[in-house]
Amino acid sequence: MLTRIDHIGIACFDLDKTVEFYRATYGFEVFHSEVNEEQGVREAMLKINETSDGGASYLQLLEPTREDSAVGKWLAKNGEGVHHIAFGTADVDGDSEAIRGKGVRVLYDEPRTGSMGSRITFLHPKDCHGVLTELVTAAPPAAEEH
Ligand code: MC0
Repeated sequence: MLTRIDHIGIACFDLDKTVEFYRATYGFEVFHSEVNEEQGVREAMLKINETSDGGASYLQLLEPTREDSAVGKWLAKNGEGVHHIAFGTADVDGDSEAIRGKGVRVLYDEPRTGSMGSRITFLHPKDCHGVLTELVTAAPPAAEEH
């Protein structure tokens, strides 16, 4: 079951400048940043709020690390802006299979690694009324040290 907007992915040319815009304009701070080489992005997660399912909603700012990445290609064609929306679920495997069964193309056979150790997959935008849609299961909280 999809229980939150996990994040909105925003493509940008310069991550540092865009982070500074969101900080100076809205007061949003970087909660986490990383490079995901498989996806070809450098990203910053800005936490907006906690959600009733125990998760949270973020803005995800994305700068491509290479021109032939999904975000690099999209930026070259469209310029900066909203790139995708991501829904959070406790069960990305089950939900993606159920959605595949409804005739929507799921882009990965198995979920891949996303931000902060999450497991992610994508639905083809042409099957989702023009919206690239991601499904996310957040990583479990780190085990407490004893
Ligand atoms: C492409 N299209 C989009 C789109 N990207 N439509 C809406 N939103 C987008 N973001 C449209 C194009 O305009 C084109 O339509 C058609 O889809 C084919 O696009 P293309 O430019 O020929 O590109 P493809 O087919 O090579 O790739 C598109 C596809 C790709 C969606 C399959 O971008 C992909 O695999 N995306 C999933 C991975 C991803 O986006 N990773 C970056 C975020 P027309 O009408 O012109 O034919 S990584 C991330 O977000 C992770 C780190 C995380 O959340 O943790």
